[in-house]
Formats: sequence, structure tokens, C-alpha cells
Amino acid sequence: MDRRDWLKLASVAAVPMAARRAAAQGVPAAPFPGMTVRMAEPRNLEYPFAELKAFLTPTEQFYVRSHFAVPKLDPTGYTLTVEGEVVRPVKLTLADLSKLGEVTLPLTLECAGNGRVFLVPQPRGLQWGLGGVGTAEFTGVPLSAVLGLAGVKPGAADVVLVGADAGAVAGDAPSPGVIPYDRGIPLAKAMRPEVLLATTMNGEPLTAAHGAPLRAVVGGWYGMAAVKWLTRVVVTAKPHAGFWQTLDYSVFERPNGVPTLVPVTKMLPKASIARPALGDVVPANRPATITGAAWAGEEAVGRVEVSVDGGATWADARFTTAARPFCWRLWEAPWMPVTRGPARLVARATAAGGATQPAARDPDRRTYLINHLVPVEVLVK
Ligand SMILES: Nc1nc2c(c(=O)[nH]1)N[C@H]1C(S)=C(S)[C@@H](COP(=O)(O)O)O[C@H]1N2
Ligand SMILES: [Mo]
Repeated sequence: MDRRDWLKLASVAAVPMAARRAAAQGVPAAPFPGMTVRMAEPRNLEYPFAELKAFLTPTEQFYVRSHFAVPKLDPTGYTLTVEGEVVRPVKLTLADLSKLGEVTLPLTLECAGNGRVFLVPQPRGLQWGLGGVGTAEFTGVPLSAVLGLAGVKPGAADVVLVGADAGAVAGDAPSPGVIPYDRGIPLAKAMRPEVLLATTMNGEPLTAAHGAPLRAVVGGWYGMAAVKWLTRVVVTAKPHAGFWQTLDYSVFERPNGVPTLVPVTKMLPKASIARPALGDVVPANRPATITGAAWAGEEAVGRVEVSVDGGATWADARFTTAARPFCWRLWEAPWMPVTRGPARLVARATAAGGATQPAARDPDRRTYLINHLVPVEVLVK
């Protein structure tokens, strides 16, 4: 679909009102068929999870989470600096980067606030339903190669990824004025092969919304570490305590019973039902299929179970795509709906190591890490 087709499409009623309003405000035109606008500006878009069909999410439907306006970056004059606790600080162009050797990996990204709309009482923050998640193939150089070039000094703790976007965050815990989007990851994770500095998504150059010309992707971790519009890599002597992993994107843990804020990191196991969707009418006495996806962050998905009675009894689902590291797996389960009336469908993923989804919400998680069991209510008729 070219820009002209998109503009044509933008004029028809199929495009949500908020999207048309955003287009009218001069937001760069790019197609996002069927997506829900969670915020018009900066534009935040949710994937229509009920449309899940394939392992890879089309880029035009891949959820967008941006805290600030898309920064204007010229790919020709673009450089990435590697600085801080390194032996040789370096400045790299995109051509320099690609010479370090590119790899292609499919990775699942989930926003740490995905599913927030299911929290009771409703907290502040973007009200994601099921679709703050997607899987794409990313091509880029391993962050380890870039760090190798600069030479990390002994004793370094974190690698801070800094984006070119910036703004002031309001609220109860405001930012100290205008700050960039940044995120630190421990050196051990930064050196792993599933951490890439990517220029390509699903075989095409990154789009502006997804971080062009260069973004990080951190396999197995929630999306907040996948810094878009990456311009600086800063190696630090101490663990980074930036805004985006202390006041934001942090949860409480209780070592020795003492509540302690820790940054959000690994994705937790989660299975989501794509179809039937919440509120669907399902014909009685006709074989149905429940379909969805499940992921478990750095671990493999060991098992997906489905319940059609609100969690009283469970049956194993069948995987319909292969296991790939750091990626979701699609699954399906047969269902013969007999009893007319409301039915509560629940899916539950268990990671290979045995960790599974909790039945109840843990308030220590604040408004993140939302993987407690949420039934999908449908009507059998
Ligand atoms: N520079 C920058 N990087 C960012 C963000 C941002 O606001 N600015 N949002 C983060 C969050 S919270 C998520 S979930 C992912 C979303 O990536 P996507 O928009 O490509 O889906 O980007 C991350 N990287
Ligand atoms: Mo996110």
C-alpha cells in the first residue's frame, strides 16, 4: 500500500476517529490498519490481537509505544556514540555498524503495561488490552560486537541505551524537566546474542515509529529496554538508576520481607486468547477452536492449557508454530460448546522451568508485569 492508498483509506469510516484526527494534525502518514489508537500524540497504537494469524506480526500492525514525539534523525549524518567506561570511545555511522556483521532474529516484544485495562481498580497509564505485544524479525549487529570494538573496562556494571527522543514527564513522580528516553541493562545481558542494534524489521528498514534508523532489541525482556532512535551507548561503573527504571518501569520485590523497587526486566509467562474474543457469540453444539499465543521471555514455553469453565478444569492446547528462542508460540485448542449462556475461557502458559501465571493480581507489581489469569467472557447461543 503506498501513501496515496493510505490517504484514500484514511478518508473512509474503517479508520478509527482518533486515527483520522491524528492524521489531520499532521502526524506522518503511515498505514496502521485495524489498530486501536491508545494515544493520538505521541502516537501509541495497539495491535488487534483478535486478528492474530501468523507467527510474525505485520510491521504496519506492530504495536507502537512512544513516550515522546518521534525525533527527526537524518540517516546520512547519523552516528552512534559508545562512551563511558570503555577503553576507546567510538562514533559509528550506520555503514560502520553493518561492517560488524549483521544477524537476523525473530523476537517477541511485549510492553510491560500490556493488559493494563484488566486491572481493577483502573490505574493511570495507557489502557492496553491484549495487543501491546508482537513478534517481528529484526536484523542488526549484536550489541556485544559494538562493546567489543570500544572495549569495556573491567568492573563495568550497566550498558545504558539512550534514545534521541526527549520530553518532560508530568505526574506524581515527574521527571527533572526534559529528559531523554533511556534504559540501562546489566553488562551480562548486554553481551548476550539476543541483544541487537537493529536497522531492519521484517525485512524492511525500520519505520520512524519503530525507531529508525537504529533501535535496540533485547530478546526475552519487556519492551521498555528496546530503546528506539538509539544515539548513545553509555557504559557505567554503577547500575544505572535512570527515570525509566526507577520512577517508571519498576516493581516491588521483597527480599527478606523488605519492599524494594527493582527495574522491570524479563517477560513473564503469558498465554493470551485471540479467538474467540471478549464478548463474541459462539454457536452452541458446533465444534469451535480457541486460538492464541504464549510466550515466556528468556525461557521456552513449556505448556499451554485452556479452560472453558473459568479455570475449574484444564486441557492442554496444541502448538501450531515451532519453538523459537525469545518468541511466542501460537497454539489452539478444540472446544465443543454445549451449554447455552455465558462461558469463561482462560488460557495459562507455563514456562519450561515450571513458572506459571498467577490466578490473582499481585499489587507489588504496580501497573506492570500483567500476567494474572483473565477470563475471556463469551456467550454460547
Ligand atoms: N527511544 C525510545 N525507545 C523506546 C520507547 C520510547 O518511548 N522511546 N518506548 C519503549 C517501550 S515502553 C516499548 S514497549 C517499546 C515499544 O517498541 P515499538 O513501539 O517498536 O513496539 O519501545 C521502547 N523503546
Ligand atoms: Mo512498554
